[in-house]
Order: sequence, then structure tokens, then C-alpha cells
Amino acid sequence: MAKIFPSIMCVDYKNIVEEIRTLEKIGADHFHFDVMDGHFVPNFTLGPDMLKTIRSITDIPIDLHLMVEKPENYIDLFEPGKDDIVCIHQESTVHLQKVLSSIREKKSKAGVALNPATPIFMIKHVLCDVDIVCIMTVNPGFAGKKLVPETLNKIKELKTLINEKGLNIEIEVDGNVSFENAVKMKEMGADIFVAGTSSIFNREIGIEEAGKIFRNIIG
Ligand code: S6P
Ligand code: MG
Repeated sequence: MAKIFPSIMCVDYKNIVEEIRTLEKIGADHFHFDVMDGHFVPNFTLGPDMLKTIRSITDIPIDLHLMVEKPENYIDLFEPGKDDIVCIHQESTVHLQKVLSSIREKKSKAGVALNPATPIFMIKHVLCDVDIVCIMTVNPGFAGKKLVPETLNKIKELKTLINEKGLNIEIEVDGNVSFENAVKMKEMGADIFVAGTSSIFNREIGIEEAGKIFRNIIG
């Protein structure tokens, strides 16, 4: 079954507890937690203290998306657990294999993310070190950005590679995963859908109703 990872960055912080309860109700599988450092991407978002707060509100595991340079220096700050995913960018460290294997040594799930311009072959030799590959379908840094259409072909290319090699890797898509785009992403082979302002945080529909629509679409 496809998985929904609501993006915590898109929550209304004035009503955070209530919104998290609604997200639990619609069947959130993990909470997607975006971390930005103002260098790797031109923005700042959530940090370790905020993550502690989220963990005090819910037991749903975390999908930690580190959009930071040299993620190896910051992973421990977030105290990842065994059900959590730690996702680092291929472009963010020169020691990709080492950092990915260190995440697994800590017993968390290892994820690698790719910016839209980064080809799939850049991670070919670390596929045995990851549980999840996150295809960024927008340029990272902000919610509410437009899909980069070529990234749809990357999902398909990756799916083919995973099948050929018989690997047990889930494909996550992050960025402008609207109801309409989610259909195309699923067709290409996506398993995990990061839900942001384009879908479940559509304030006109409301989280609960949008969550039902989204679940029906991705199956
Ligand atoms: C973007 C970040 C994402 C956003 C998500 C928002 O840099 O990594 O996880 O939170 O993409 O979703 P939407 O539907 O507003 O694009
Ligand atoms: Mg993200």
C-alpha cells in the first residue's frame, strides 16, 4: 500500500496539536520533517527542539529530510530512532556511502535524496546501502513550488533499476505532490508521497477531507 508522509513544515503552528491529531486520523505513515541550513538550500526551517516537541505530541515515526551541507555533522542532534528514516542528499556530502552506512549502524532507516538535476546513476553504487530513495520533484527549499516535469522520468528510471537488481527500496516523491501529479508519480513507480500544500494542506478543502481524497488517489 502506498504511504502518506505529511510535511510538518506545512502545519499551522497555531494549532499544531489539533492538526497532528487530524493527520494521525487520516493515516499518516511517517511525519516528513524538513531541516534546512540556509546553505544547501536558501531557507531555514525546523530543528532538533521542534522535533522533540513533535515527538512529545505523537508516536508516529519521523522521516528526517536533511537539506544541509555535511549532514554527518548533525544527524546525532536529532536522535533518530529505529522506526525513523534519515534522508540525506547525494549532493550534500563527499562521503555518501560512509554516512548512509552510519545511519544504518544507528539502526535507523537510510534514505538518499536527489535534487531534480542529479541523475539516477549518481546513486547506483549506494543502492545496497539505502532503504528509501527520495526523488525531489521540485527544487528544494520551499513549500508551494512547481513540479519539475523531467523528474517523473527519473522515478520510472529508478523503479526499473530497482526491479532489475531485485532490491527492496521504496521510492519517495517530495514536492508539488498534488492530487493530479500524484497519479502520474504513482504510475511511474512512487511508493511514498510527501503531502504538503498541494494536497492535504489545501486549506479550502481541509486536512481531513483532502486526506481522504489523497488516500483514494494513491491507493
Ligand atoms: C521542500 C521540502 C518539502 C516541502 C513539501 C511541501 O524543500 O523538502 O518537503 O515541505 O514539498 O509540499 P508542497 O505540496 O507544498 O510542494
Ligand atoms: Mg522535504
